[in-house]
Amino acid sequence: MKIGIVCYPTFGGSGVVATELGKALADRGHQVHFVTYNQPARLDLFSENLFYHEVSVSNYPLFDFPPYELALASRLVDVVRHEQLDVLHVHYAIPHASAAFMAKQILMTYGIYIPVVTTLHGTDITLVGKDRTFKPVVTFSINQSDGVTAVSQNLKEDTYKFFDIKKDILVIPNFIDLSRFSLKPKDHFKKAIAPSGEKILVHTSNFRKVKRTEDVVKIFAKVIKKIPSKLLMVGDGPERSMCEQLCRDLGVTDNVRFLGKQDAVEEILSVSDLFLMPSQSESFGLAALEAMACKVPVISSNAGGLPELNIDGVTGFLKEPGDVEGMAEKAIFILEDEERLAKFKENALAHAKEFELSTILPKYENFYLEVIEQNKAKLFNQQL
Ligand code: GMT
Repeated sequence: MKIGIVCYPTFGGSGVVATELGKALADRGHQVHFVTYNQPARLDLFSENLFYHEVSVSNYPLFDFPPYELALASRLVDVVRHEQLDVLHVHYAIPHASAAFMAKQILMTYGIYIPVVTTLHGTDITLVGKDRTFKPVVTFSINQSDGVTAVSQNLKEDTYKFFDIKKDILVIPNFIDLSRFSLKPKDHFKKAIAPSGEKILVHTSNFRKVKRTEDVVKIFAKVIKKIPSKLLMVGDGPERSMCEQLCRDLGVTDNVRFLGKQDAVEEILSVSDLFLMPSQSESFGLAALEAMACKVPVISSNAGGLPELNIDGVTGFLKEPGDVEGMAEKAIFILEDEERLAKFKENALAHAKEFELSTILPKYENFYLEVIEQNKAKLFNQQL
């Protein structure tokens, strides 16, 4: 198939999923065309089947708000026409689903009927999408998509709850490439971070409010009182400097390292004992899956789709968002007993294996084929 992928090219979860999906599809022999405003962060390899088409937006002085959605729609028209794509797959509804709808309408004037698949990732529904500013457009563009997927059952249910959706939504969970995310021998790194054998706790995110990064620091400040430990904070974003200040206020600065954005996250996870994800809302929790694949158990909130990934008492523990006390207590429970920690590590990996790329990828391939066939049948019936 010739597949067009639209996503945010940043370190955000939806962009990571879209890029890894595109790379895996290209490996399977499909031709994959990324259409974004920047080279996606993880599109770091050369493959004969991978193509990147940049969307550039005019910065004409009249535009206080450069019209990205229009530039994207125009670029999509161009790419679909000239590369003869079979399907467009847009990740994150805003503004990708509506740009794809516009492109689809324009393409019809050229006699081209391209099916559009929209994947809902989380904040496009739970946070930004249901805001009045976007709601009518999000509802419309989801209903106009030829196929819709959501990354968890919980996100599917939220979508039906918050929007008037007439379409079926297929749940295709996020996936993990176990050849990349697996325990790596990084003992020298572990020794450097934790020279006296301290336990290593880790958090990776984009440091947005929804991640409750301040809770990560507060949990750690409680854990370190009972268990000699270190905290690694990976990623960057608006809440980082507040967290750095909180570390000073709580007197834990010497035991916390802010590592910023990192490419080789799997190496950091490989030296870690426990992953913290206290998010306010989380449709899936890809970062937690990456940790579990590297044998790191998870202390998380029970928000959104997290209970589908982190199994309470098996791969880690879940508490209400904001329950710092409860999360710290469970973190100590796991870390204080070596045998128990080893069991949780095994369980984390075992459950992560259920989300292996090779299991999930065919679900997307089959869905594309189904949507393409339905589109052909619709056209045929219209012509009769
Ligand atoms: O987590 C973020 O803030 C980024 C955001 C995105 O759309 O890029 O992530 C969402 O999509 C990820 C991939 O499907 C999910 O793993 C995250 O749980 C989801 N984030 C939220 O729902 C807050």
